[in-house]
Amino acid sequence: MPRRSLVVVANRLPLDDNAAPDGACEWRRSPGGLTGALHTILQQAPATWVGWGGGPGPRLPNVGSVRLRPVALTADEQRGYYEGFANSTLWPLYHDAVQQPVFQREWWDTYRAVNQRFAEAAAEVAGRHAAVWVQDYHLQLLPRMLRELRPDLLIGFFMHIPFPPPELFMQLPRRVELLHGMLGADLVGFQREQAAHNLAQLARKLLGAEAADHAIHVGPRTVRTGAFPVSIDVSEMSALATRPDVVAHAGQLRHDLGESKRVLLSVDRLDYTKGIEHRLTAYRELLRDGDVKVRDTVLVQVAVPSRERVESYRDLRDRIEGEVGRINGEYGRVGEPAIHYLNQPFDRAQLAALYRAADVMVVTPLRDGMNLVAKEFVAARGDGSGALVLSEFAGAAAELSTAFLVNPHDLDGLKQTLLRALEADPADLRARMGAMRRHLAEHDIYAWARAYLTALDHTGRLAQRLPN
Ligand code: ADQ
Repeated sequence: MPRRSLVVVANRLPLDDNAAPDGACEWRRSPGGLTGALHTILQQAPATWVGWGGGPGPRLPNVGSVRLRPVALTADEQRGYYEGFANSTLWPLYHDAVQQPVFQREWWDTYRAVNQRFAEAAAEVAGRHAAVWVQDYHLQLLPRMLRELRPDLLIGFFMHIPFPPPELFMQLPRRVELLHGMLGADLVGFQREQAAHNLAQLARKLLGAEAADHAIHVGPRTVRTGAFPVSIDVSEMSALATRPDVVAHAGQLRHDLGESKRVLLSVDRLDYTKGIEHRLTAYRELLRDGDVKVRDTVLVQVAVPSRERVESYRDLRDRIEGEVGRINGEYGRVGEPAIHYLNQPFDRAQLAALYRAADVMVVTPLRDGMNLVAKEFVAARGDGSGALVLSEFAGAAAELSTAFLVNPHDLDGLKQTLLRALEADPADLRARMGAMRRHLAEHDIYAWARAYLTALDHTGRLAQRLPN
């Protein structure tokens, strides 16, 4: 493992009470998630985390031994950088443009200025020859800015969301700068191999660079790239799911939902990439055709509020709530809704109880970098029961290949897959779940962080020709 001091730079600081003003629930959640994963590693060397503290000014305790370096953002900067360029331009474009990306020139200026501020903060706190690990699409310009300020640093960049093929990326008005920004890193990590391939194609096309899937030559430098699929704290979720209070809560949920009913569950951030509308349409048609009946089957849809200051997210919420209301109005009975819709955040124990209580977990994003919910469900099913219906377009599908894989755009296919999962033989389900659990046991979030940081350290040794 690397012995250099480490600086993590992410949009948000890893604070428990760090709820975004728009209710965003992202991978930065603490404890667990990235914070948990890095915790052990961060103990081994001096470590600092640079990020937005959630408000306009500094506040701030440290988290364990990790120093926090807050970056302040004004309300205008939050609009232009976070809600604007990051979440209304890059987010939809990188997710196959399932929602039309918006290009506004003033957002770009703010995005660049905020990236520069984060780069300056990282340059200020990083020790000599430190490793700096930059996270995600909010900070895509930062690696190059940081290299200009501090050429001695070892710089890593990890993209948590998909990285699109050239046809989509080419739409970006500032595409060359964005590409140069990322390529300021020594190692660019993605969730899937396809993304590394897309980056190499773009580097050839836009920069005329000599590029293969795992090495891109930019002037005198070689940028390494590769897939490092992110994961969860598997043992934390497994332990939580067997805690007596969680087991009791799961039993109570089953009782409240109707003891004899089959329970389908979906847990998503309320985001148009998650395919919630497609799923509701499929479920409505199953009810309409009599393939599913409210007296023996129920869907629980958890949709945590997200990015509510962005108009398209408010519109989506209205559409989803309208559709849930229509379905319940048409097919529900007194005391027996077709769908339980919960637009609330839950703590980890409540989520674990929900995962335990479900028969079929339905994870059907239209595009998703990874999707941690699918992995959390698998980790929570210690007895090997339960079915996972999983979109082919989630990064997790590359690893959880024994799930019931589905194309969520294919409505008939989605309906048939839901029925197959509902009616599957328990022995088949156990075999499928067993294979997924074995994979996860080896590929938890600690393995992810170790693999990435070891690869980053290795690129540093290659560049400096240091012995291993
Ligand atoms: P997200 O798009 O936020 O993450 P996901 O990977 O599913 O998506 O993670 C969501 C997290 O929020 C999960 O840990 C889940 O348990 C939690 N969550 C969901 N609903 C909740 C609720 N009601 N209350 C509390 N917590 C809830 C981005 C990318 C993903 C990628 C991750 C990590 O879009 O593709 O997997 O980063 O890299």
